[in-house]
Amino acid sequence: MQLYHSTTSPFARKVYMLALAAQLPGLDLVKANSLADEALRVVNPLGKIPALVDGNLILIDSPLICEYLDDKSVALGKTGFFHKKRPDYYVVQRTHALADGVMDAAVATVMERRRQDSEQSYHWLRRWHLAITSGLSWIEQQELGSAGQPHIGTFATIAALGYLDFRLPDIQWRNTHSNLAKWYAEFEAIEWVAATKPRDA
Ligand SMILES: N[C@@H](CCC(=O)N[C@@H](CS)C(=O)NCC(=O)O)C(=O)O
Repeated sequence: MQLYHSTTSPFARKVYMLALAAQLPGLDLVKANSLADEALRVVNPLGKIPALVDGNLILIDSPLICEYLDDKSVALGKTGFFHKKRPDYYVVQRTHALADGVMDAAVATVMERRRQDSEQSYHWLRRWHLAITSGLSWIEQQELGSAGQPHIGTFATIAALGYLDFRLPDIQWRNTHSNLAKWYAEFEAIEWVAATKPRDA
């Protein structure tokens, strides 16, 4: 299997954290730059990362890729991170969706800020900022899993917070979400967290 990824994408990081935590064999990383690499459209016509190639099967969109890898991991006898058929399945998926939404708003903010000042939409920047802060407030109230027992919402939340630290430190999310900050600090030394910390390639 090949995972098209970059070391800066929070969505790709979420997928890779799950694969590492599951100790899933046979996953190779293929570096791609979604903004510069037109060849990426062969595996994702939308031009986005992550994308996964497994033989003849191409999958796009990180929730679907994560679900696929999780199913593989469960087939190998591991505990699933999606909590399928468990009572908290939908609540875990809601946390996943919330954290993905925070990532969407954060990535959009970063892209918008890279445009010239005169071209930036302050309407959208304000709206995305609200999505990030309100999203984090909801996330903070969820059962977020632990280093020993992570679920898909755990990976998604770590990816979202790591991306905020990496690209939008001025948001200073710890000042407004201290419980989340305490929870996040517990993960810093965990192998699948430390090994995937976002960085410019
Ligand atoms: N919903 C997608 C979002 C993926 C996404 O937005 N990836 C960004 C990189 S972090 C990207 O490739 N952006 C390029 C573009 O939007 O053209 C997922 O969950 O995989």
